[in-house]
Amino acid sequence: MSMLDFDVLVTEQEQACTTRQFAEDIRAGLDRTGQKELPSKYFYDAVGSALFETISVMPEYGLTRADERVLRRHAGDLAELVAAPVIVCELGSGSGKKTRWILEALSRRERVFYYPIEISASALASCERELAQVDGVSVLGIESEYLDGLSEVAAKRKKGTHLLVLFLGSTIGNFDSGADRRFLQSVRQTLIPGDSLLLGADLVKPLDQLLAAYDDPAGVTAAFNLNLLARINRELDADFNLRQFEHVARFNGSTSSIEMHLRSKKQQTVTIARAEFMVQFREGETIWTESSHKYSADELKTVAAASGFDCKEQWIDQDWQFSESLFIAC
Ligand code: AVI
Repeated sequence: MSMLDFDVLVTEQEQACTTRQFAEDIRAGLDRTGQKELPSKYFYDAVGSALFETISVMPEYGLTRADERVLRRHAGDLAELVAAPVIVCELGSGSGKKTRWILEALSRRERVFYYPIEISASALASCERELAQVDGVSVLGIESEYLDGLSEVAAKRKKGTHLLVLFLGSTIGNFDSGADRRFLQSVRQTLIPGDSLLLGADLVKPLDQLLAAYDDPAGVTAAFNLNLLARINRELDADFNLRQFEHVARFNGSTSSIEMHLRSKKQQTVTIARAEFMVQFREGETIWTESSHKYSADELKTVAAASGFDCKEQWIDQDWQFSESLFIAC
């Protein structure tokens, strides 16, 4: 077997394994007796990622622009507060566009080693391309889950080097309730006192602003949500009729979260062949596909304190209530 054949075989095996896991997760979420659910991580296939990129430039969705504004404005302040020498590790870098300002500011003091961690090989490649051009920055991408990648970077660090972990874009808000704290605790366990975490998080804001952001009139967010069913059709040989489901975005005040659902317009049965499963929907029944928690600035400090971090600084965008918090491991 040539090396090339072996690579193809490994890729096919990996694909079979991810398809099996996908089928298991979809079946588990739709087989529930109460609220049906699908994990939001499955939004991001090639179509979903492109739709998310479009959402991020929609006038109603100010989150991504606010994140970028705060980082651009305060990258210099951040560089003054983070201990040197530092290596930077980003959890879920995406294309790496907004990280540029931070790396430029840090590289004014010393050469910076930047480790983006991504499960998407294509996003990682474009991040490496984009940021390798910044003077004084060495980029080494790691294709893995966040915590595995972070442990890998932490194991490589030289004595006396600080670690700055970036977790931007309010991805923390998409964790299930309580999982944000557990995740930050796991991050803390890989760090040593004095290391830093820069956490981007969307804040509570007026209801009409939130609802418009998650149910834009052009229907891009609706397409993003419905693409999850289209992906199940494509990859698991299912027969969801997308026209018989509609996008719903609503605010749950008791959890301070925007919830996205897909509502069945009629009673129907769907077959998901590769999951060997049939699922029935009542008219009006929903599949819960995503929660996007909206924090208060103080709540972030409380969550961080419960996870072993002190809050050193918090920068807030006033136009779109979005915070960038600098936490130090204690
Ligand atoms: C990725 N994440 C922070 C987005 C959010 O706002 O919760 C995902 C998203 N869902 C709908 N629009 C955007």
